[in-house]
Order: sequence, then structure tokens, then C-alpha cells
Amino acid sequence: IPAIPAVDFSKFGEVEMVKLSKIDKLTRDNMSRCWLNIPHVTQFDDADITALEAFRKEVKDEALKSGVKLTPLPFLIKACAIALKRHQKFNASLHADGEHIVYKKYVNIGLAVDTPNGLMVPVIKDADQKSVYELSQESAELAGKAKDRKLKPNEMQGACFTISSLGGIGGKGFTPIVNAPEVAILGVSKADIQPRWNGKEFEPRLMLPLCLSYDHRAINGGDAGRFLTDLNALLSDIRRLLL
Ligand code: CAO
Repeated sequence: IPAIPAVDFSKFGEVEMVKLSKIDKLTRDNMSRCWLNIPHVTQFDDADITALEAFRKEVKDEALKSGVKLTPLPFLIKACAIALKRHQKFNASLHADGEHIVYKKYVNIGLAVDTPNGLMVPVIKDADQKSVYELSQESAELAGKAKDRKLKPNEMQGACFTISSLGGIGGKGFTPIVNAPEVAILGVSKADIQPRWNGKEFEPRLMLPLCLSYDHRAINGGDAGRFLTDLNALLSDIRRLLL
């Protein structure tokens, strides 16, 4: 790849040179590796989370009494864990030998956490076996550790799939980079009220933008369409999380 030429920016105005942190350098190398090795495709969908949000608000204070600050995120983790179990191509990695695909029987979900020191991805192990409260507690604990630089190496290893939620920050959608050797990543943007046609009239509904990037070597468009449709159905009617 032709290198980007060096530029003396100080020729054009005042500048400040700051050293990259260790985490920034790891991110730089990992992102370049993933971007260059993986043929990416991103699919978009909006999940109607009106009912999920009403339920979350109903139980928020009750959760707080048990020390849980309930955001939409643990519901997303739960729904992804169920979808990963149902769609095994997403809970897989291409083997480095180029001859095999490895299907995982466990469901570990990485969580992109924005910290002052850079991007960290702690991992929730066996997410399919945990309740929404447990997922909420554990994600808050891991995000806190990431921000305090207290994560142990084993707390950042073994993810099958990653969720990158920018919902608390904003935006309509983005195209996340797959974190190899995982084969897919879910980007989540900020939920917003949108008019939806119910057959008779437009209704205000709370819509959550979902952006699913995947490795097209391991996953086809049809697989991704089915995964995202299933995930959407789980989030749009959270009773399905029980099935
Ligand atoms: N839509 C609307 N509101 C949302 C939302 C969404 N999708 N997701 C969260 N919110 C709300 C929460 O409910 C909370 O509001 P209340 O306090 O009123 O309930 C508020 O936004 C803040 O949430 P949060 O960000 O503190 O908590 P979280 O559980 O949603 O996320 C974490 C935790 C660790 C994922 C998040 O703090 C973070 O670091 N996000 C950035 C990830 C990132 O950098 N991704 C890019 C990686 S690639 O460069």
C-alpha cells in the first residue's frame, strides 16, 4: 500500500505534537489489520424499542434499589446472545489455516468502551447464561475497570462478537470495523422518535438504529439479513427474549 506522505503541518499554522498512548497504538494496528484483511459489509435496520423503553422506565427505580443502573445496553447484549446462539455463522471464526471455520459453543460478547486513554473492549463471558440485571451489572463493572485501566488481560480475551454502542453519545448510524478473529460487530446509535405507519395512521415510535458489519468471507448477505431481522424482532418485542 503506498504510504501517506509526511507533511510538515507547522508550515500552515501552529500545531501541537502529542505522543500516542500504548492503547492508541494497539488500536491503530488492530484497526488497520482488520480493515485490510476483512471484506466488510454493513447492514442497517431500525428496531422499534417503544415497548422495551416503557418497560425499562417502569423497572428503572426498582433496578436502582438493587444497585443496577438499567440502560438499553443489557437488553441489547441479551438479544445478541440469543441471536448468536440461533445463527451459528455469527458465533464463529475463520481458522488461520484458511481451511476451516470454528463454531463456538460459548457466547462471549465484547463491549467497546470509550475511555480517556483510548478504546478498550472488555468481554462479558457466557452472556447467554446471564440475566438482564447481571448483564447490566457486569457491563457497568467492566466499563468502570476499563476507564480506571484496571482490566486484566483475561477480561479482554475470548470475545465471539462485539457491541459498539454510541447510543449515549448520539448519531444516526455508523459502519463499525469487525474485530478479527470475530466475524461480526453490532453498532448501535441513539434511539429517536420516528413516525411509523400502523396501517391507518402515523404513530410516534422509538426507533433504535442498528448497524451490523460482517466479514463477507464468513457470512453472506442472506445470513446477515436473517440475523438482523431476528435481532430486531427480539428487541421490538422483549417477551421473545424469554422464548
Ligand atoms: N439510545 C438512546 N439513549 C441511550 C442509548 C440508545 N441507544 N443507549 C444508552 N442511552 C442512554 C442511557 O439510557 C443513559 O440515559 P439515562 O441515564 O437517562 O438512562 C445515557 O444514554 C448514557 O448511557 P451510558 O453510555 O452511560 O451507558 P450505556 O450502558 O449505554 O453504555 C458503554 C455503556 C460503556 C458502552 C458506554 O459508556 C461507552 O463507552 N460507549 C462508547 C463505545 C464506543 O466508543 N464505541 C466506538 C468504538 S469504535 O471506535
